[in-house]
Amino acid sequence: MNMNLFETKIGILGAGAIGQLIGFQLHQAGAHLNFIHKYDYSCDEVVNFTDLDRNEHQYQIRALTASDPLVKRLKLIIVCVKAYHVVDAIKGIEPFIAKDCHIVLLHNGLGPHLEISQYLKANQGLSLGTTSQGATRDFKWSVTRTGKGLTQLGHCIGQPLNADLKQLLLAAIPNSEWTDEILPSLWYKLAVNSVINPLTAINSCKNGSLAHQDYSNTIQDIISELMLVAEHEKLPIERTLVHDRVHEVIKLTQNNYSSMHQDIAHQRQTEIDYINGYLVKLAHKHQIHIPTNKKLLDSIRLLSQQRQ
Ligand code: KPL
Repeated sequence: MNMNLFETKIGILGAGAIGQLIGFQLHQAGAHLNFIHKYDYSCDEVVNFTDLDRNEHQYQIRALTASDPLVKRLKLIIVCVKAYHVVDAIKGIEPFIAKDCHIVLLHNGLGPHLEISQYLKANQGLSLGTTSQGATRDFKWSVTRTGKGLTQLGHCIGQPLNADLKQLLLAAIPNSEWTDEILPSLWYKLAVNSVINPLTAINSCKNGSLAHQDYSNTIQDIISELMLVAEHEKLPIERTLVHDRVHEVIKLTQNNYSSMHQDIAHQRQTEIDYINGYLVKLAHKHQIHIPTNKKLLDSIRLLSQQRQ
C-alpha cells in the first residue's frame, strides 16, 4: 500500500451503531480515524467496543466539530447517519471538507444520493454502500457487534475512490467487497427492507414471524411491485434472487426486531420515505401503480403520527 496508513485520515459522520462498528474496524486496521459530530466544539472521547466473542476493547478518538481545521485533512468521510439526515449532514460539512475528499454513504433505503451530486466539487466523488453487519449501541460511545454479514461498496458519481483507501476499507471491514454495479446490490437490500421493516412495525413482531404463511401473499405483492419499478428504472435485478434474499434475511435475523419496529416503538422518525416511499416516488414518476407499497407507506406514516 503506497499511502502511509497513519496519514490516511478518515472521518465518520454519525456515531450510531454502524458508525461506531465501522470506526472500530478501521481503527483496528490502523487508520487514523476521527468522528465528526454536530456540536460546535471538538473533544476527545473514549470508545467502548464489544466484539462477537464478548471481548471488550477501548480506544480513543477525536470528535470534531465541522469547522475544525482537521476536517479539511480528511481524505474520506463515511456517512452513517439515518437516510433522512444525509442531505442536511452533507450540507453541514460541505464548506469545510477538502476539495478532493471522497464521501461514502452507508444507510438503509435509497434516495439521498440523487440530491448529493449538487454539493460535490469537481475532484470529489461519491460511493455508496450497504452492510448487513449487526451492531447495537449500548450507550453513547459504546457498541456491541451482534452479527456478521456482507458489506458491499461501489462507485456512484464523481471521482472514484483512491485505490489505497479502497484497499484499506476492504481490509478493515470483514466480509466486504467492492462491486462495479452498486445500485443493483442496494436494490436487493431495498427489497429486504421494503418487506421486513414495515410489516414488522405494523404487526409488532420479530423478523422471524414473517416466515408464517399468513404473510406470503403480501410479501409476494411487495416484491412484484418492486420488480415492476426496477424494470422501469432499467435495473438488472432478478426476481428469484430478490425472493431468496428476503427469505434468507427473515431466517438469519429471526430473533431481531427490525430498525423500523424499534423506531415506531421508541417514537422515533422512521426511514419509510427512503424505503417503500422511495418505490412509491419512482412509481409516480413512471405513472405505475404499486398499491401494496403505498398502503404500507400510509400505514407507517399514520402509526408515526399516532405515536407522537
Ligand atoms: O436492515 C434491517 C433493519 O432492521 O433495518 C434488517 C435487515 C431488516 C434487519 O432487521
